[in-house]
Amino acid sequence: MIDDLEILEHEEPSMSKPSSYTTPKWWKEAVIYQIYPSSFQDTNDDGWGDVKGITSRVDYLKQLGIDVVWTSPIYKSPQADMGYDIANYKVIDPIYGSNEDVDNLISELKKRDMKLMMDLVVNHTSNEHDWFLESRSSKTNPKRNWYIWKPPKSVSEAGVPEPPTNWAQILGEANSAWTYDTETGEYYLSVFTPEQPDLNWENPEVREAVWDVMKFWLDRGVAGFRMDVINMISKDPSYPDAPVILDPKSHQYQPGTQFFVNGPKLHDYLREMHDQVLSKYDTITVGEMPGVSDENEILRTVGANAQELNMIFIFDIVDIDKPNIRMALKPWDVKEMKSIITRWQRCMIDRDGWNSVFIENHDNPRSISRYADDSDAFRDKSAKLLALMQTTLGGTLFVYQGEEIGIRNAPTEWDVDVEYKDIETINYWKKCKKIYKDDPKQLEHGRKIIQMKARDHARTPMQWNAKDNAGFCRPGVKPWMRVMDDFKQGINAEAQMDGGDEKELSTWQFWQRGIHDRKEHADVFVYGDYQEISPEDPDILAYGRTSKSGERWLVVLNFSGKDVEWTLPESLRVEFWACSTYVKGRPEKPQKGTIPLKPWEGILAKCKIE
Ligand code: TEU
Ligand code: CA
Repeated sequence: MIDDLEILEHEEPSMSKPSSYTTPKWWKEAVIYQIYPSSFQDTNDDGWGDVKGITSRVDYLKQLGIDVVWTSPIYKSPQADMGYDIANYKVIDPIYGSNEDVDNLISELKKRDMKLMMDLVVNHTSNEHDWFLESRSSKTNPKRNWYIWKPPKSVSEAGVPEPPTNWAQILGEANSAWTYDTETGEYYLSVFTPEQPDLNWENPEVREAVWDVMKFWLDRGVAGFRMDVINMISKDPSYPDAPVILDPKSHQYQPGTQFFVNGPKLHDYLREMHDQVLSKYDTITVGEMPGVSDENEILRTVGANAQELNMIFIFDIVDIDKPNIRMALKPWDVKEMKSIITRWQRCMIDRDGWNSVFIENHDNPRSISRYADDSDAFRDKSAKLLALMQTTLGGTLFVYQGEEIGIRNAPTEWDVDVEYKDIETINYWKKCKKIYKDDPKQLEHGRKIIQMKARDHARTPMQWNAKDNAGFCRPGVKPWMRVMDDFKQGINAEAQMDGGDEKELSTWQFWQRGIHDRKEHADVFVYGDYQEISPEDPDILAYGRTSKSGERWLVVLNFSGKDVEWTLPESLRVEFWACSTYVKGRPEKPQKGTIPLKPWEGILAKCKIE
């Protein structure tokens, strides 16, 4: 029976649809903490972090204000790319523990009203996955078509085969994205490294197998997934050559990302994933989607009615140097950073989407080293500035392990050949040494890029306390990667949780405060409207946040190492300054007119609108 109410409801879509941006959801308000498991906490003296180590730190995370723990991959893996090369999706790698350890972690989290999110890496598997071993065994194997095999483009007279396209490998630009298999005389696509063959998502059996893996973990109590390069699963079926943008004298292969980033069937696959799996559970989902910046395209995934994913990671800030080329450096300024922030805050509010908030992860340098000042004088001020920014922006907040204590990039003295472990850095450094062997200036520039951008900076062991090995592993045990020496100078969790001094909060305490305030005022900081303020200012990043009921807050961030006088817009009256990165409690600042800010100072005010 149709009644009046139902008719009204059906008519609504043709009128302008109310936004659901402010509709509360647990995954919008949750604060997520990303753990890089090998570097978090070792409990069995092998110098490698483990699942029991994560479980032992659950109270720590709760105290910080974390709701969801996301672990980078802990599945069975030969670790060619630190677990982003998975050999068995249903078994935890023994180096991390067991499936039972994960069950136990989930139940310990649950007791504290927290959840576990896992990494889903299904653009590719390890070359040691059974599926791939079968696939490569012969051209007629039933799993041949689970991966992307192609004959050589040509074979020279000398019998040397040429890859099907000129695409470069992502984690080793000097090499081809295709790997030749002598047994069957064909190439397989491996866009990251030869150890990470790409799955063929065109094949419905592959998709079924992925849905099965997802259900396996969801049924075990996992709350959702961060989906690794999920926008690369659909390839351009014509496999064209990429345009030549890198100097062909030094680069035989070229970036081919445009032919597999947000490819033609991406949305079909994500819809199918939603229908087959996600719609049946109450999940949190975040897609890693590098290389896409088009709003319409992004909203197809994260729009309120998209039925694909809750949110994605947009890389415009972390890729501020150059889209799609990680090992690059370009001067950037705060105006550029501001315009990126404003663009995505507005896009999601105005067009009813949802976004994540982050500036660190395991693939990027430490944020204070990249965007602020990591010197002893300003390290902790910088860390608090970036904390204030992130805890007051709209979207779901992601904190990366060690960000809460202001860990910085590894020091310049570290020898790349000895201390750096990441396959991307190792390949990049090899390439530099080869290409620039007679050009010390260029080589030095390559080393500088590593200093600023290498993924290793995010992967040094967590600094828990002032004991040897910083509490990551027992004193005397050799950690898999060198621990930074500055844990003795207050950059450790224990010192910062107790500490700070009488006048100032420590970085950790400042994060804790920020997360707490964000939750208390979720209507403002999570769901509120966003107002851009002084977009042209060369030093100051300022914005307003306003709740539906009209409660207005103001954030002013000095992204410079100098004292700055900033003039409050006429329309704003400060009711009170709520916090500063320089003092404990409420700072004393003028309530109108010109506001003085110290180097890298951030301040927050409750306002009145006039
Ligand atoms: O990273 C995808 C990737 O290419 C990133 O380097 C991305 O371009 C960058 O973060 C944008 O700034 C994912 C994983 O996070 C990474 O650790 C893996 O190596 C890679 O996929 C392959 O699985
Ligand atoms: Ca261990």
